[in-house]
Amino acid sequence: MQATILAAYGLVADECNIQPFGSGLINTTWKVTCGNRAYILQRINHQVFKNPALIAQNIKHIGEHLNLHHPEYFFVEPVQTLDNKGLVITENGEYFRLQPFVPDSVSYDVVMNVELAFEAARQFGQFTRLLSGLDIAAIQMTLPDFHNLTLRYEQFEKAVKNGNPSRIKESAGMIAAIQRYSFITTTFEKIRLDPDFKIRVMHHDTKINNVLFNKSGNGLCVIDLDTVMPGYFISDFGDMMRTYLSPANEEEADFSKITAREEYFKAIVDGYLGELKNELSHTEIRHMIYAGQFMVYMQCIRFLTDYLNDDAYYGAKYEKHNLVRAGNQLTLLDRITEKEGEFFQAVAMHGNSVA
Ligand code: GN1
Ligand code: MG
Repeated sequence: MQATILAAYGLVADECNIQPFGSGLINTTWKVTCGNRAYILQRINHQVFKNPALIAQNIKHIGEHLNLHHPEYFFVEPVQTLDNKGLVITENGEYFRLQPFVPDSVSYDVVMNVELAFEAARQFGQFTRLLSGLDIAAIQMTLPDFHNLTLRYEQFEKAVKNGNPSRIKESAGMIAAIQRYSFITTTFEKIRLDPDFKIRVMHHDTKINNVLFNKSGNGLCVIDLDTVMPGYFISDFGDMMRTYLSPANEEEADFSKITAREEYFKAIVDGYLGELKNELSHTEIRHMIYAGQFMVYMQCIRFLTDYLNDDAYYGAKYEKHNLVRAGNQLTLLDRITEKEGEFFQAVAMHGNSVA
């Protein structure tokens, strides 16, 4: 199977070592080492990304824009096939793409210190800033409604009605808690109508392992560009809050280990605003804490919805996996909400009016 795909790029599978790579839930990733050259091979989940060609098209536009206007930016160009395509489509309709593995780069699965959090936030902020001159109309929606919380909430309500009855019963407490936080959805609906919220090119998956670092800990670039599309800053800043603030990640079943660390919040505010301070409106800056609530809440809803729908989207490694993930995110939402006051102070200390 992989042999045909690699052959499309002029590589000989027998001369390469192919190993599963990374921890993504949606696409499947391998590291392919052929002699002294290494690559990242990915199978795009076609169930999720209905039109993978749009991903290749977006990446091409972004690459061209960066090469032209910001040639100093380290952009990882996808490898083209021998017939000059950005994707390989197999006979059974699977989509693959290849990119070089950046030599001497390091990626992390855990945010081990505040410097890492700062650097990652700087990288994602820089990415949006450098693309601010790009005509947004040229960038396609690779996953329509991906961060549409209103729709996610509707899907949740549907699952509460039509999902697995015993799982619905078992989740009663969690369903009620999600309903109690429904102001987060109401606020999102206001944001969508508010001209102070700008649509920009956002990454939409800002977890730490989507940043490449050099050996001295400096950020090199952001990777995993499948979900790069028009969106709101709350998606990127919020997903950093979701994945950098707590020392325990979304898989943690011991919820007492989940906390929202203020010094990490400060680090991502500094890293992000250092790049985007002049780009974000006052109203947007006032919603920096909301951003975290928005993303954590949405992820909680998505995990619970999936649990009620028998794990159809995320799959499950054990019986109550998605219920545990949802509970984990709900706990994180509580922890962030409790820290609202301190977090506002941190934004204000950056010299921003959050009044
Ligand atoms: C999925 O596949 P991965 O791990 O990059 C999901 C994100 C979730 C994340 C939760 C396309 O991302 O939205 O935040 O799982 N991506 C998609 O771990 O659904
Ligand atoms: Mg991803």
